[in-house]
Amino acid sequence: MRRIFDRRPAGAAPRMLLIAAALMGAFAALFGGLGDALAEVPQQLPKAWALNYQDAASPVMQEVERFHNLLMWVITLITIFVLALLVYVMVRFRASANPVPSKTSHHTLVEVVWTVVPILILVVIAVPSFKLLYYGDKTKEAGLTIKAIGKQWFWTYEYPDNGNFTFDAILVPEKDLKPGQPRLLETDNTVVVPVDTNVRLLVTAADVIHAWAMPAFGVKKDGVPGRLNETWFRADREGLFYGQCSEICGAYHGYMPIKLQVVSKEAFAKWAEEAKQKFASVDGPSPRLAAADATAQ
Ligand SMILES: [Cu+2]
Repeated sequence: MRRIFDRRPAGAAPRMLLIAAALMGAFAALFGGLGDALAEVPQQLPKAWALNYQDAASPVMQEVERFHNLLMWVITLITIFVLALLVYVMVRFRASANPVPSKTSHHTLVEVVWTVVPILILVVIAVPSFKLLYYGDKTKEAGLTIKAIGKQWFWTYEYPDNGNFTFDAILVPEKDLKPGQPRLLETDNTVVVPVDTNVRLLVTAADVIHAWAMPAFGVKKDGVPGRLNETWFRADREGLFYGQCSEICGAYHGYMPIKLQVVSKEAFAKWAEEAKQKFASVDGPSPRLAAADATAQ
C-alpha cells in the first residue's frame, strides 16, 4: 500500500484514503479464501536497473553466488592480464621502436606454459562447478514433494505428500491486478511451501518443453514431456517469491509466471488442510465438477 500514499497528490488525501481502504479490503478478500496464513507478506521482486542476482533464499542459490564470485575473479584477472600483454606488445614492438621484427615462430617453454596454465585454470573452475551441479541435483531428505507440470501456458501443481491435491496457477492479466501485485508475475493460485524445509521439486510438461525457474532459489529446471526431472530448494525465510517459465515454449511463453509463498510450518499445514478441500484431488474428480454433477441430478 505504501506506493499509493507516496504518489498521493497534495489535497487529495481524504479521497485517496477511501480508495486505499477499499483496495485494502479487496486485497484482504483476495487472500481471505485461504485463511489468515496468506495475509500481506514481504515480496521479493526484481528491481528496475538493479545489478547482480536477487537475494539468495535457498542454499543452492548461495552456492551459485559463491561460484559466480569465484568466476568473476578468474575472468577479471585473465582480462587484465591479456589487456596488459596487448598494451605491452603495441608499445614495445611498434614499427618505430622495433623496425626489424624478429622471425621467431616457435618457443617451446612459452607454448607449454600457455597450454598448461589454461588447463589448470579450467580444473580450478571445474571442481566447484561439478560440486555445485550435484549439490543442486537432488536432496536426500525431503520434507515434502511438489510436482510442477508445464502446460501451454500455465503451471499445474500437485502435492502428493499433503493429500495429493492439484491446482493450476494462471497469470492474472494486467487489468485485474490489485495494488502491489507485479505485472506478468502474478498468478491466481499460489504455490505454498513451508520455511526451512527441503522441498523436492519434480518438473515435467504436458505439451512442449517448459522450465520452472525461481531465481531466489537457484532453481531452473526443464519440464520435458514424458520425463520427470528433479531438483530441490530450502527457503530460508518467509515471503513471496516470483519466477517465470525459462524455456521458450510458444506464443505465451512470457505469460506463465510462478508465484510462490514461503510460510511457517504451522501455516503450511493449515493451508494444506484447506487446499485439500478447495482443490481437486489427483486421484479423484474435481470437487467443483462433483458439485456441478450433484446439482444437475
Ligand atoms: Cu513455458
